[in-house]
Amino acid sequence: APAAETQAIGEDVAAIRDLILAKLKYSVGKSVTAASPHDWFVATALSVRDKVVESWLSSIESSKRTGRKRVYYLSLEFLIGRLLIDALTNMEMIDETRAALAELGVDLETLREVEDDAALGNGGLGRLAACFMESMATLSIAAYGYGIRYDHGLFRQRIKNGRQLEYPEDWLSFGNPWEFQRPEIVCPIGFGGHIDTETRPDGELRQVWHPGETVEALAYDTPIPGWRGAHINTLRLWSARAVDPLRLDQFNSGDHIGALMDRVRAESISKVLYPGDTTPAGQELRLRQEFFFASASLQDLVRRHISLYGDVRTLADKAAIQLNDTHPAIAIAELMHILVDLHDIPWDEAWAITQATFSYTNHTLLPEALETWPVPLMERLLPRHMQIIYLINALHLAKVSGEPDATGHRLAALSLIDESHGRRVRMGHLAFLGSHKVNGVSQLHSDLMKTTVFHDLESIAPGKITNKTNGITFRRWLKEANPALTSLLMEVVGDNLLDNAMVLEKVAALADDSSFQERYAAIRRANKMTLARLVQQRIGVKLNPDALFDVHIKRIHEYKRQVLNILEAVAIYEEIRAQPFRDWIPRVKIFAGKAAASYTTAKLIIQLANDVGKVINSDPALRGLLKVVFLPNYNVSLAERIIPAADLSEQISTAGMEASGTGNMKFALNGALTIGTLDGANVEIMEHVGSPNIFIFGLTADEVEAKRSQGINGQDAIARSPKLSEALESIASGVFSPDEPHRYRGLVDALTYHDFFLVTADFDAYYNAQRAVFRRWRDKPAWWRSAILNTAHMGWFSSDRTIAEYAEEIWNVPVTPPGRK
Ligand code: DL6
Repeated sequence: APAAETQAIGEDVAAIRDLILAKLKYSVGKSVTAASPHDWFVATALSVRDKVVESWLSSIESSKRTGRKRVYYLSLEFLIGRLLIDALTNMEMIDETRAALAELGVDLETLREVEDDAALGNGGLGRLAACFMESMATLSIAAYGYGIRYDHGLFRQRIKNGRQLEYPEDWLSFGNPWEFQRPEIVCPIGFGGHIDTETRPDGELRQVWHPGETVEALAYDTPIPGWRGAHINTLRLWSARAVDPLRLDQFNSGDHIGALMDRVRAESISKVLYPGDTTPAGQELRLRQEFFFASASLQDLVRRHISLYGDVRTLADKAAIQLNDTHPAIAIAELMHILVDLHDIPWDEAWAITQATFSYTNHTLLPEALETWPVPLMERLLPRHMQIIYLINALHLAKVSGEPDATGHRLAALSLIDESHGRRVRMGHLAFLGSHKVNGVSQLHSDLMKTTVFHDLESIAPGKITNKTNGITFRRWLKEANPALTSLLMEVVGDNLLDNAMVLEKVAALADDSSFQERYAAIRRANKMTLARLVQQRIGVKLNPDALFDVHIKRIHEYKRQVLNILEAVAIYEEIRAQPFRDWIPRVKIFAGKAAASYTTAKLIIQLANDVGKVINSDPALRGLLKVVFLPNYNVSLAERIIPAADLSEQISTAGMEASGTGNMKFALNGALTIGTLDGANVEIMEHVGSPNIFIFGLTADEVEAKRSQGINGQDAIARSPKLSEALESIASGVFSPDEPHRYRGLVDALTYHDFFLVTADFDAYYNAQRAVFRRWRDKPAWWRSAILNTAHMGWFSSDRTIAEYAEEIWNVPVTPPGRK
């Protein structure tokens, strides 16, 4: 670098070092000699936060000044992960901060590991919200994320004797340096009570809700920097608090615990992410969470709108509210309540404002995940909102009942109330009706929405359903997770790669270049060595970095078919033992993922993976040719380690069941080849990377439907496939569970007689696709060519592209692409 530039960098480093030292002393209250790694982490976080805050305040000012339309992203989940490296990257301070810390004898990588993940989400839906927050800031959209500040995020998973155990996660126990409590921003949230009808001064009637219980929502703000720090948005998370901290009279009369009951009840709302909802009490808590955060967010944004523009009737011109799945859908009834009951707006006008303001994203077609709430519960907890829902429904059904095809059956399908298993409110229908646009998250999923769950609603609102294929932020999933690969790619495409991901296309020209292949492969090998060390540390299994790393990481669910993968491992295990000296390819199967605490089959699948691993990994006959490992406590940080080290990405869901997937995109970007079904975004990944560079197998969504209609007995498929029947037999007979030979009998019976996820039907196709993977792996230039082409063609899957599409087609807000300062 020229002398002047070197000097400027030197000055930056010195200034950062001094700031970190000042934060350590005056904010953390520690001396250099007494500071723990966590103290250094906090001091470093606070120093970068200062820079973030400067830009944050000017972003807020500029949004106010320009009167820009704002986007409000309502999500019960934000699976953010760690923020230190993210903030340093986006503020373009990472190298200087690393150097400043080094001068102090502190390693930035150590501090990275000290930070707890903010795990305020279950999986894909929550991680998507986090990527979207980053891309909205990157594109200078004036956006707010609204959610819940859970005291305890997604549970910590431990594996004991192969079984999943759940422990509370405690991300706030050491404080959170990124957030700002806003004690002045408190919204009252009502529940229960009764409704009075009053006469307004103009003679019209008004419904007045008198809640029986009130809880307070307290705001905590986290700044979210976009790439290059040019624009910073706010993630506002609500924490629940009782109106009175305790009942003093009760306390003084000696009932010390009873005096705290109201507080415990109120605060339980923001206590944990996704409380178990198998009991009525669990369901009620979940509904309370949904209303709590929807109402607080709506009150907050309406207050902001009125203070800026003076008139709530212009809301839709200045605000777009995106519902991340149906979890916040009650916000539609809440906005109607605010407009009609509190601002005296006539019903039809209020409904027009509501529809113009809201839009809704669907993330799953799985029937069990489509939310419905029992009418009696809604009536008890939210009596006024239930009235509003009834009225929305009556007006909606009145409109369609005049149509010639308005049969009872059709009206029942269109109704907001499902009458088939007790009366329940369909939240998907409410979200659909109250929005001007409804989107799916991949082309296939959006198309299926039109023919399945929203078939009838689509027919009365043609064109309302649109597609927005998901994306991922390349700042985290390329630069932060795989800095070495990012540097190599930047040598080729230039250093605006993270401004405009489409420049990655230029890398395609080097796919056959042997020296580029070598450098690309060397980076993968180094990442595999790092992962191998982590695996050794965490579970004590030694991995060969030259083996093919075949990775299946995601939530454990039958439709994601971890079992199909395990069955292939068992089949190959048997074959290696039978023919130990064939030219086998050394391979490591890596699994990670959490099962919902109440999902017994998913937990059994975790145990199976662990049991199979235990037997295979310790069998000397295998000579290390196959290893199966299950890494506990999968989270964002672990994904950041595993993905850059993966050779093969398992995306093998039953076609039609995975709405999109986003892990699939992270792997392909980092150059893993995908083995997958034509499901979710795999279809579009294939279109972009080219079918020779992806291993597609199995039944298509249409074939799955046809097959299911003929019956889901697996016996024929098993009979036709000796490898499958042998693998099933060894699992069923206890080869992998000698301590309890019948442990997996039920699982195997289900696959044999009631194979809803069509594992047996797809087994041979999957097995053959794995052999095609082996053949490619043997031909190293061909393998690396495919890997490089995957990276080169993944630019389109940047969440910047997805967000730009939402901005243009759904929210009607302008975007400003990032660029060099
Ligand atoms: O859209 C994000 C993500 C998709 O990529 C996954 O395919 C899908 O399974 C996931 N959906 C959920 C479902 N939750 N609910 N309801 O997490 O969304």
